[in-house]
Amino acid sequence: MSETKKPSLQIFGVPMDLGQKRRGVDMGGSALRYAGLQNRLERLGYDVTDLGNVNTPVVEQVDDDPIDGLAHNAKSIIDVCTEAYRLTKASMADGHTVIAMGGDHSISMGTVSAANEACKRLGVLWVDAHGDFNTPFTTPSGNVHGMVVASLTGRCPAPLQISPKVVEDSQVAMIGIRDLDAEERVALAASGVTVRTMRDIDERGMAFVVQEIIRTFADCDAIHVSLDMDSLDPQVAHGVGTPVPGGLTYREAHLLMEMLADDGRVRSLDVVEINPILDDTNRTATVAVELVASLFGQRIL
Ligand SMILES: [Mn+2]
Repeated sequence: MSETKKPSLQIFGVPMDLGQKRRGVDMGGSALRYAGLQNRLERLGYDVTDLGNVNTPVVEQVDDDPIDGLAHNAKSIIDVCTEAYRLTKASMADGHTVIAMGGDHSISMGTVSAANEACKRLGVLWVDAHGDFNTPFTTPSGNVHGMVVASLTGRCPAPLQISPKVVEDSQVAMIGIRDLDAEERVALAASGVTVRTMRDIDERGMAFVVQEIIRTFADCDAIHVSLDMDSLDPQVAHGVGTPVPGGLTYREAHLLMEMLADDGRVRSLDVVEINPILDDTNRTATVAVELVASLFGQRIL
């Protein structure tokens, strides 16, 4: 990115907790605002506008069960995602780079759909402990936040989709993966999604793995980063709904962001699954703000 002409950033919140069962993840956007996300980006030289929140119902208002209890709150989630899609699409059409603050990971059905329409070919980087590759027919929990990539790649039935198929498997790469359900694991292994697990990072190092992933995006003109904060090790960021041991270290996560900043193609970002109720003095959102700063050009030297 050149020093003279930095893109303007628009940020918005989606206080959605309908995609999983632990309350509190709806406050992730508040936690990121409290941790100073806007100010941190402004200090990097960006023009930043906070668009506020997408209107989101609370679970007490929701009574929909369109897929026989296999995908809880699916219709309401898609309604919210459609609003997030419209907001992201309008913002990107005006030339802004967009940051969506979750909320649980289900919000990404909306943002990825919009990002995909804003470029010729999108690469989607899923930074997560989980694959989010269940369908309503394989999920052990019925939680939609674990079905997002399956929906985006055309594996989920209506109404659990923004459109029948948003992206090809070959457009998606995952990193940080360490916890898959049994059928999800089989489906992901058989798919065309690029998956790099914690073992890959342990064996070959983060820099090598990130270079590999960036190569899979060689024919993409834009990259969407979907950052689930449970990708980090719980010792670094434990304020998440579904913590899993053995995650990314603080420096591995920063290196990923720094290498993506050098690449220069990131036009949209989700920061999801922060649960301030389960956190300690807002540490997880603070770590997230630091990672976002690295993604948008903060350098050590
Ligand atoms: Mn996730």
